[in-house]
Amino acid sequence: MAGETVGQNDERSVDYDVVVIGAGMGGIYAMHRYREQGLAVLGIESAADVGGVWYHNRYPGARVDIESYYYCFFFDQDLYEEWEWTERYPAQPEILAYLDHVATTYDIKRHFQFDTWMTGAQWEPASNRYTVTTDRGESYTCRFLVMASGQLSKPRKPEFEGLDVFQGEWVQTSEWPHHHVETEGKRIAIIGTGSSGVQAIPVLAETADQLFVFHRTANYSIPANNAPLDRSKYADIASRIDAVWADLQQHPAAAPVPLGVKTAAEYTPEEQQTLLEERWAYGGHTMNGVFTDQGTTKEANDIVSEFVRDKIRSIVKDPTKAEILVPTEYPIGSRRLCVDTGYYDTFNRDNVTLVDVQADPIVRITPTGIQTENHHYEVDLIVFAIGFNAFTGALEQANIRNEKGEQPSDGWSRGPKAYLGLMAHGFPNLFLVTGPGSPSVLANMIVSNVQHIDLIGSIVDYMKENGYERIEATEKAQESWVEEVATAASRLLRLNVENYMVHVNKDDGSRVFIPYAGGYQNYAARCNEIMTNGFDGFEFA
Ligand code: N01
Repeated sequence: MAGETVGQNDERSVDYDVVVIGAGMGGIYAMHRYREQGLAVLGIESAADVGGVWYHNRYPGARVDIESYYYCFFFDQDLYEEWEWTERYPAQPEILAYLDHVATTYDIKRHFQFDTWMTGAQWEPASNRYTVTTDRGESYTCRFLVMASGQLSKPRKPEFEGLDVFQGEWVQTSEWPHHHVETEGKRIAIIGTGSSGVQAIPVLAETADQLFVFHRTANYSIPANNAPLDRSKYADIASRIDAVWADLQQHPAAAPVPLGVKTAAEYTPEEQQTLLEERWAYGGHTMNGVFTDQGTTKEANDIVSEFVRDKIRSIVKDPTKAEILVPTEYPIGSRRLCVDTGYYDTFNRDNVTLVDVQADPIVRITPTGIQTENHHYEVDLIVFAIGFNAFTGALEQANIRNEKGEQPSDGWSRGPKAYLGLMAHGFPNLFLVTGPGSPSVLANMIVSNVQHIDLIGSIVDYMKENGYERIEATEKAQESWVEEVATAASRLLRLNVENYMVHVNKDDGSRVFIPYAGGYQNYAARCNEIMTNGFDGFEFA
């Protein structure tokens, strides 16, 4: 029965209540939460230590773009009080130190097996258990398998002809090496100008002899306006963390940034500009919610998009460069907003060259650099900031099989399907933390992770109390949730824009928006309602 302490992983037994995959913020909290609950838990992590994306994405300039006051755990007052962030948007080393601090404080590292890849998990219906195998040749059984392996954790591999003959060094932002990567005085190429690229570019430019930015699609990037931590604000939150946590549960992105309160048309043009300037000064994701209708109405969106375009033109001195950097291919907010520190200004530097690969495409990598159709760029170091196989990448490589030998993603050729983004029908006792169909990457990830892990903990308790060994999402509940996810996104301008949050069906061009766009607050309320209504949509045995 679930909840029995069937294994003590201190002694490395082979049978557990729960196996947690991943030691990022989700896995750390899951390990703590489920052990507190009295469960026998084993963690498996491919890296050498805790941190997840913050362990791997250690590129220069990496920092969070959710304010630190809210990008942390709220489950323990002492933890909140004793940790001292230094900045409004801390850099990667500080976030990694925080996660390490949490893992150490709650003594959870010893329950993780590090440097270990999960090679597969097979559901065994006779015992209602998964058998989880690893690349070390071990095999463990568990009642529940919790995939805290992240939605943006499987790097997209650079597939450029000639990369194998390049004689310099090449690295990826998403898997930045642990050894020192020399950038001082180097000729550096960077490919990719998404969230990772816009953070790395200004920092690389400071030390590089020459930085060549290979730019394909212009993105909207908003200044972070980073600042030292406001200590009195932090202390105030620390004094009432339960209330602040409750407040986060009421927010569409689980982070209390200012939101739009009226449609664009309800303001005069002067009022619109005043509000836009205020949001620009506030910085970051707040530019996503200036007007309540900017995500759904082209006219409202145009006002915000045009404001940001003008800002870019005002920062970048060379008008030709500015026009390459000005985003015109999609409305603002239709891809995840980038948040930067000095990104556009970097293109005013003499040592930075902007290469428009739409006008002059990359042909191949050569032993000494990058060949475009019209030019050869001699470089010592290539940085790929080209993103992730989002949502499905980490899950697919986990090789999880049900009794028919299927993987969860086998049924996802027309877009991911998971009830609440948490469980895929046909895969009993398998939980996808912040999976497709939940708010996931649209919300503050630390809050989304905690919400799912708590939900799973409650389900396990419920099963224990009622003598159940097996839980599965019903097909009907899953189908109707998929419909709900589609409805929530149906009016969004972003549904029609190519990006990693949209699945496009190749045969008819129909589109599936992958995360739940109806707002974190509505999603969390819905989960609470399901839990209090006898776990509607789940079947227990
Ligand atoms: O990846 P991306 P990312 N030739 O997929 C370009 C989170 N995150 O790692 O747009 C040339 O956004 C590609 O060009 P195009 C956050 O959720 C958070 O930057 O396809 N270019 C694009 O410019 C974010 O959304 C934080 O035309 C090529 C870039 O590579 C998510 O991670 C920080 C190319 C990929 O952008 C992913 O961000 C960092 C090619 N062949 C990341 N292939 C914070 O919290 C790809 N590109 C701050």
